[in-house]
Amino acid sequence: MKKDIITVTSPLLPDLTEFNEYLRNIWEKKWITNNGSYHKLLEKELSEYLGVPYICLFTNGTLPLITALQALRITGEVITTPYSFVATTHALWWNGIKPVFVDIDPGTGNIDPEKIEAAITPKTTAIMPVHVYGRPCRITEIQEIADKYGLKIIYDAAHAFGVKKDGESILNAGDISTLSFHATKVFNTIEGGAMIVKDEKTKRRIDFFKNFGFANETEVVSPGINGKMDEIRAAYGILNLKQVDNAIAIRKRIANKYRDCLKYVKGVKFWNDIPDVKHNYSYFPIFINAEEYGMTRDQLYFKMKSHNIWGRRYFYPLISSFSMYRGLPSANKDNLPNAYKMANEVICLPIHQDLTEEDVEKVINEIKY
Ligand code: T4K
Repeated sequence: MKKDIITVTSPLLPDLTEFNEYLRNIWEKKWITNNGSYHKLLEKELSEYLGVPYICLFTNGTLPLITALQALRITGEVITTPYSFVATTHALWWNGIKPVFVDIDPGTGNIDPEKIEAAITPKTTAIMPVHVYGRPCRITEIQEIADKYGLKIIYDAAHAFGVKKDGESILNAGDISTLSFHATKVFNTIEGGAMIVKDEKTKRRIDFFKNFGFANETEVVSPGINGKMDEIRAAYGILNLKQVDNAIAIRKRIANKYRDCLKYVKGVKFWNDIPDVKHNYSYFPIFINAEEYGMTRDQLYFKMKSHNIWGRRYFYPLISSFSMYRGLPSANKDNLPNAYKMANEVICLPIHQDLTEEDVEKVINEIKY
């Protein structure tokens, strides 16, 4: 069924013959989870590839968010963005923390640092920004605010695999960053995720946390959870890491083609690359100005869909408009004008390594005519 549909993304899959060899190895060893040798190897290879000091693998990208809040003992209120996947705010809810939504910067889709200070109260303990679509937050300004008020920063970097700014991984910003390795991400382990930490002691604590708090066979040192990645998905990740650069290069070519071909289409806006940033091209959002384009975002979205082009309206609706959060004072529409505008204008176009030239042309023509 999927063959006829041009989807927003498509999972990068390891070569099946190579994967079979890894599986055979796992079968022989009969060590299938709990910090096995592929788990250790993937952590080592990822920390080298990403340029980060310590990484802790997880079974998805939501658990490292929940665990990071526990590990840093975050309570009270946390300042965050409404323009993200719902897991960002759910992680706060699961920790009994009150989310405080701050509007976004229309130039990046990320939390606007200029609006953070006004949202700080005596109960604020942390800031949880998101590098939306892998575009870096204004990390220096956010760090200055955190330092001034003694706040922690946890970056939801689910989209930011491999992104660098001035040669440095943006995953090193703040106190902790988290990644998602879900099937829909640039780098995937089917389901999976990770936490980036700065020192060995914290890595050890997190490794206890994700294993029920066990420090050894008999000692439980924290109220941990089960967040472990198994050997099969670690092996899959090791193989995918070998081909991720090629997948990113293909995505880059597609992004440039979209930019070249859509730049004169009235009412369609998109972002260019940021100088000194190594992008991962995980998403290609376009923004529709209905008046200029002559069609609303939703009209275009459903027209595309009727022709088997499945873009996605990431991130519509805003997290702050879901029933469990909409009663919060910070969820008020007047507080979030830029986020509302972006959520109502965005379509993420198909971008992935399996698209053909013909597919890309089809998407472009659908938008142009
Ligand atoms: N923080 C942020 C900022 C996030 O974006 C996410 C996840 C998280 C935290 C949490 O991380 P995880 O706990 O999920 O690791 C997807 C993903 O499920 C989710 O991981 C992701 N963000 C979010 C932005 O998107 P959907 O609802 O769009 O997935 P779905 O199933 O509609 O897939 C989209 C398209 O991808 C399909 O039309 C076709 C393609 N696809 C998908 C799957 C699953 C395939 O070709 N094969 C597949 O197996 O949520």
